[in-house]
Amino acid sequence: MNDLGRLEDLPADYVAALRERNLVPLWPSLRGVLPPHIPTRQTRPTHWAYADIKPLLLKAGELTPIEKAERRVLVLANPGHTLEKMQASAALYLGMQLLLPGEWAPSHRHTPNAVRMVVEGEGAWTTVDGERCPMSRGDLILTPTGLWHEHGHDGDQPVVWLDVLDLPLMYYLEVSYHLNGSRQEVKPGRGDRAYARAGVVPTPVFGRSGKRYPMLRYPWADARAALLSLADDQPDAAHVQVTYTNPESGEDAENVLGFHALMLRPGQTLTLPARSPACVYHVIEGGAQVAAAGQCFPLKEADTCCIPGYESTTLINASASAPAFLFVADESPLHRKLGVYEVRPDNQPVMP
Ligand code: 1HN
Repeated sequence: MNDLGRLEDLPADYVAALRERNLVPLWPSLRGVLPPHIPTRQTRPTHWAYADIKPLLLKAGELTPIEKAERRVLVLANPGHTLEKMQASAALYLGMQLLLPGEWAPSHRHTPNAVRMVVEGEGAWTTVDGERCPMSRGDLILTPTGLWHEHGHDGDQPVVWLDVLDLPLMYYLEVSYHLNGSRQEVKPGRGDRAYARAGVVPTPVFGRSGKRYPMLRYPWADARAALLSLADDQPDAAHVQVTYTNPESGEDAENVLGFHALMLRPGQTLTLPARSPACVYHVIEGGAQVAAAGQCFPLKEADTCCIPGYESTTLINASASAPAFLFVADESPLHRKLGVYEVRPDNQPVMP
């Protein structure tokens, strides 16, 4: 790869004349924005331990009333993007949210897509588009773009969940904004009951629901059972993973980010090829080592880590007796839609 001319090679008065007119020469920066073979990634492999987060989040509960915070969240920020940017990767935002008994986080809606993965505590609920979704550990609840959502808590212990949003992308696109609303009226009907079994969907006389998001809550009990059943059915399969999908269309549950649950068998080592999307791993049950890009994170229950795209990743379940269950969030729907989704079995570029 031949070197291109540098900015310093140009006469200073010429560069100044360009800059005065909002002009910039491309060639000194061309390799920077279009590097050979592999993209430059700001995203660094980063591990956030729940044992570190929990006491600081409970402290936030003492320091800041919900009325002052609206959403009481500690953001899991990737230092590679600088902490101020509040990004886990180019498109992913992660936050741990605390709701205390009796608190209410008021109704709003916004352009970024969100999901919540419940980490601990019982008795909280999220109302999404009039559907009241109970929150239990491991449940995945969608709050897609434009849908009203609010959180409440009738239990007696703190509830914590992981928020995953495409906020960095929406902000970068200059399309991120919100609207406030009043308390929602809860309507009858629950997607997780109507779509209770894969392969059969409700067909009232005139056909499908016509809803873009027919299912908003994915109970952990069902995803877990699906993984155990899949592992049992395919004892030789290394990759025991399910994807959260729209039960009517079969497409990804949301437009931008992809959500999956993955099971590691006892003692299993699973090596995943390098793929273009950045990826987040969060432990729902058990433990796992996540090794990528020269780093190895020992993830305990409720820990979270982020791995940049284009890095082969090895997942290890060191337990000889218990399976490990991970929640996985990635940028794959976005990459597929943009036509840049790439798998590199041999770590070689295979530009689609
Ligand atoms: C949001 O609406 C929630 O509704 C949580 O719980 C975190 C982070 C950025 C923007 C909107 C919520 C958020 C958020």
